[in-house]
Amino acid sequence: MRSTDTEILPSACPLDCPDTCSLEITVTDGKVQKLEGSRLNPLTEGFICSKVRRFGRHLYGDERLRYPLVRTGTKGRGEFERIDWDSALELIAKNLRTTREQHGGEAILPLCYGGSNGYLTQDTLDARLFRRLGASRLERTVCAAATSRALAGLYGKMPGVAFDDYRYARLIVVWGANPSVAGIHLVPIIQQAQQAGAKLVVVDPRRTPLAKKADLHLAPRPGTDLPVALSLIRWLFESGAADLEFMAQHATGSEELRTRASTWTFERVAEVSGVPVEDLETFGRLYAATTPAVIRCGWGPERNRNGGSAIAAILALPAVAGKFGQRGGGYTLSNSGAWHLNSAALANEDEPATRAVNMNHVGEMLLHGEPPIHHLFVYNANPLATLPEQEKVRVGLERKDLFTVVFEQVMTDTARYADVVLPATTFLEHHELRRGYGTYALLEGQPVIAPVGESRPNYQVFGELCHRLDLGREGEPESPQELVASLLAQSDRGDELRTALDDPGIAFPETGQNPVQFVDLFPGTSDGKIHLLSEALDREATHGLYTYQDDPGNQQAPLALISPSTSRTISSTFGQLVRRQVAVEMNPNDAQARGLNNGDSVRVFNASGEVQCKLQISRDLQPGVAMMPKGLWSHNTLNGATPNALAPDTLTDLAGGACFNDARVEIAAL
Ligand SMILES: Nc1nc2c(c(=O)[nH]1)N[C@H]1C(S)=C(S)[C@@H](COP(=O)(O)OP(=O)(O)OC[C@H]3O[C@@H](n4cnc5c(=O)[nH]c(N)nc54)[C@H](O)[C@@H]3O)O[C@H]1N2
Ligand SMILES: Nc1nc2c(c(=O)[nH]1)N[C@H]1C(S)=C(S)[C@@H](COP(=O)(O)OP(=O)(O)OC[C@H]3O[C@@H](n4cnc5c(=O)[nH]c(N)nc54)[C@H](O)[C@@H]3O)O[C@H]1N2
Ligand code: SF4
Ligand SMILES: [Mo]
Repeated sequence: MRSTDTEILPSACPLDCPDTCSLEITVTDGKVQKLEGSRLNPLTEGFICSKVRRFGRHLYGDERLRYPLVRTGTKGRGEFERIDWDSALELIAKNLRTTREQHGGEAILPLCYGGSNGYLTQDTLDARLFRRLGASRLERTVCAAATSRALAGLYGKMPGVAFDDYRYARLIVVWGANPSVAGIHLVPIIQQAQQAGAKLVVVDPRRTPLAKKADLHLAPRPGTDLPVALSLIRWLFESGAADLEFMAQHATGSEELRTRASTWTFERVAEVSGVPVEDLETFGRLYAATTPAVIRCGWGPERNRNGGSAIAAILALPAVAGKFGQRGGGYTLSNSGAWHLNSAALANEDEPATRAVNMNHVGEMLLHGEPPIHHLFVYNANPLATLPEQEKVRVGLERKDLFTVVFEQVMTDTARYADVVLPATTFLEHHELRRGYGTYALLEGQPVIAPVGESRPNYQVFGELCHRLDLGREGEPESPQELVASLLAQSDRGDELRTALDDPGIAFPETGQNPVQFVDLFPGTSDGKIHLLSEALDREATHGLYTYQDDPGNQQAPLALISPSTSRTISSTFGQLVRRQVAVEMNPNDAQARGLNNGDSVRVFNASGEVQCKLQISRDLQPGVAMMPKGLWSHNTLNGATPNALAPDTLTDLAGGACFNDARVEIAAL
């Protein structure tokens, strides 16, 4: 009998998820057999999500890209033939060179998002290549733009309460987050806190799994979190529950905030948001009376016209109510500010600034950009599945005078439109450094297997392109080890981090314990204070900070279509494995008013596009709200269009963020 060689190797999940699980990979004869959670990252506690447990199907499945491909048929059909790496890279280098010569560098657009959240796969050698080419720059606004701006404006990115410390909270508010799918390790901690007597409040237009277990569920109409939060702020001031002493010491702008909140009575907010006056009042009283109280703010409230101000108002609550300074009290949004490592710095940015392209406007730019885009290089992203105004993106990708490269792990909807497809390695085949944006952990992953087929890591491919185009410079970090060393060298704790990554294999921020806000963590603003009415944000916000903009719906398109995350994909990642048809969900009253029944084939439509799919009636949605998940692929609907075909490319009041949940639609029988 042949003997097998089995090893269990450590790794870390780099997917766009707050948790950053530590993993154990079972490899037999060079093939991955099993992925499991390890206990190295205490948050992982040995369990991981089912998506990553089944990663083998992504790694070795039929849709996995194994070789470079060149287009042979019409764009979009996915007709390709295999070519060798040298020819593929030469073709791309030649097109980059001639595009720059004939149309200028800005005719090149690198299109990349968070496909892999690792430090090495984004903003390293890719940034070096595109900056030195003088390419257009992409503003990565499709997620977390408004939240980041609000967090920076009020708190200078002060990191938040560690998930682990939720067990000390007496009140947990989950506001526009759905950890049951989008960060699962928080859920058992919340349950534990509840068993110990903590109260749970959920603010979400949907009855999420946690909303079903909450003491209070507020279901505002999508896009109305701003008035809801302002009415709580007003009530805290008026009822004497505001912590004036804390604000005098640690904040600026409290009087101005109070003034701007003053017109938002519970009655007015009830009308705008649909949340009953009694529930607003109950929430206010509970929040004022309970300490420690923590707010887990998610990304749901940012994806609409009021997103920036809404997040600012939600984050202002713990300051107004004096909830900081205790373990288990304060807020959590993104904790990425805990790590002072910046991969973009490795690009040695010394090129003059070039045109910025807002990611939400890529469809528009492909069709009408001036100067036009002639070379589109897509990596770490699946724009046809994830950007708004999908039909514009699709028609743009069909342009005959556009040369498109898609550097991918699997044959995505976008890759089918490419002129050249390059096969990318996954985190099990390349070197990666990953910090959590929820968990406080930094983890390094080494390749555990050889690349599948001829796939290559991003750092290798962009390094080679730099050399082919004579854009490399002597002595710059280039290998993954050099890139990691340069990154760690940016921190004053660089040596300490390196030692910890070697043994035990995980590094944590400064303090031995999880840091506490206003004990270990303070605002990173210029004066170290909370800017409750940040002048910079006030200047930037479309109508001034904390100004509510009305619902974009109208008679033709009255229903708010939200597209939250599901447990089956991470954005669109793994969508090749979800073959089934996906339904639009709506409230029974709305269905009845339209004469629709469960299981009907329907069209969901507005002026931007139309999705044909099945209908599922759900009591978890409020009247006036419909739901279809984000990240769908063309095979998930009857006509190949997904909710992104209905999402507008309008922008949030701060930071030019995406307004996916401002999609307003009508639904009718097909
Ligand atoms: N399984 C899985 N995990 C993921 C992802 C995934 O796709 N799948 N995506 C990852 C990424 S990219 C991100 S950004 C995070 C997102 O993490 P979360 O923010 O936790 O998740 P979302 O699904 O974006 O939205 C959370 C909730 O917001 C609600 N919501 C929608 N509109 C509004 C609104 O106007 N107000 C309020 N209060 N709530 C609203 C939705 O109903 C949803 O329940 O998760 C990450 N983790
Ligand atoms: N309708 C709607 N759409 C949305 C949202 C919404 O709420 N509603 N939210 C959005 C959010 S939160 C986000 S974050 C964006 C995400 O938008 P995208 O970044 O486009 O998201 P993904 O679908 O994860 O696509 C990432 C792709 O990168 C590939 N990839 C992974 N690792 C590597 C690598 O190392 N090298 C290379 N070359 N490729 C790699 C993966 O295979 C995957 O296909 O989508 C947004 N889209
Ligand atoms: S996607 Fe999130 S929950 Fe799943 S393994 Fe990765 S970090 Fe863990
Ligand atoms: Mo995201």
